[in-house]
Amino acid sequence: MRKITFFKTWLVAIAIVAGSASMSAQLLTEDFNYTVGALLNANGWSAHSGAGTNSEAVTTSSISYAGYIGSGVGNEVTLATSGEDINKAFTSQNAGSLYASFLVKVTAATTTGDYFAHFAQTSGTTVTVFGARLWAKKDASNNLAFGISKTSTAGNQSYTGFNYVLGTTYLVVIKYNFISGTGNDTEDIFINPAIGSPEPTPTVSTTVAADNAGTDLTAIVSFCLRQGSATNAPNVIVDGIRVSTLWTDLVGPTTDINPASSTSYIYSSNGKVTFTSGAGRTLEIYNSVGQRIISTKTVEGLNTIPVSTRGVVLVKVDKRIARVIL
Ligand SMILES: [Ca+2]
Ligand SMILES: [Ca+2]
Repeated sequence: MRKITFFKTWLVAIAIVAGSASMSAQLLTEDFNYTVGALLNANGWSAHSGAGTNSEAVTTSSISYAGYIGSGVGNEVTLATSGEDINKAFTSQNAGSLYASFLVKVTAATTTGDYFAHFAQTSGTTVTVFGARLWAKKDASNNLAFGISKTSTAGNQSYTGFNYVLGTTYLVVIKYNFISGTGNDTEDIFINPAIGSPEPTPTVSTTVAADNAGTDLTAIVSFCLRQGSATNAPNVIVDGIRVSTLWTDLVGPTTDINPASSTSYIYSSNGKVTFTSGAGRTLEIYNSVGQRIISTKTVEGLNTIPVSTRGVVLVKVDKRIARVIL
């Protein structure tokens, strides 16, 4: 009887997962889980400008952000100036809103400012139509501001106040809003949104009429990192990139089915289930039809479990259960 009850419980859990899976839309995960020195253009990214000049290379992890799902996994990337620009493709989106969240530490900036991360309408080696450009600049007192724009025209940027600090790690979310009609799409920035809370009011939105009237993107298919000219561009460390159509996939409430016992996030990256745990706990992973495909014990600290199955799996660590999409 207990077995039947257990089985029914799993069927319900799987039904919930199947229902929610169709709602979830995480499109890109990049934790820079590569060897230090590895070039991003050899690890799923494509150069679309300045190929081979100051190519973006993986650097040793140094930045983190408490509670962020993309913090503390693998390494990071350090952007320089006057170098290669790169993009990473994901499934095309052309309606609703699209978010990208990532950690940003600006180590140097200019008073002119430049953009260093954005969405794009194409991927691969030819990428020329950009959206949700994220800018950074400083004032004469070295205070930092972030800006956003659809176009690159001077004066079209909507900036925050100079409320931020060089050398501090921020959780930044950029958002592109597809709006029916031409020349009217808008964009938003969120700086340090509360982890696990619903989407707040943006820190700043595009308010320059000439920018909002600029050409809309017909679709968004890639996320880009850019190294602009040395006279304008900031030096930036970036990590933990997530792209999704849902706020909750990035910084919203955990997707744990049993969050009351949570001590850390359980999530997927590059075909692996990843979480932090104490040693010796029972780890079981079930596929979408309830078959146990992995049974093992956890190790102290970061656990990275390769899973050959794709789609939705249920991850059980002791009494804690989470759904993960691989
Ligand atoms: Ca990382
Ligand atoms: Ca539009």
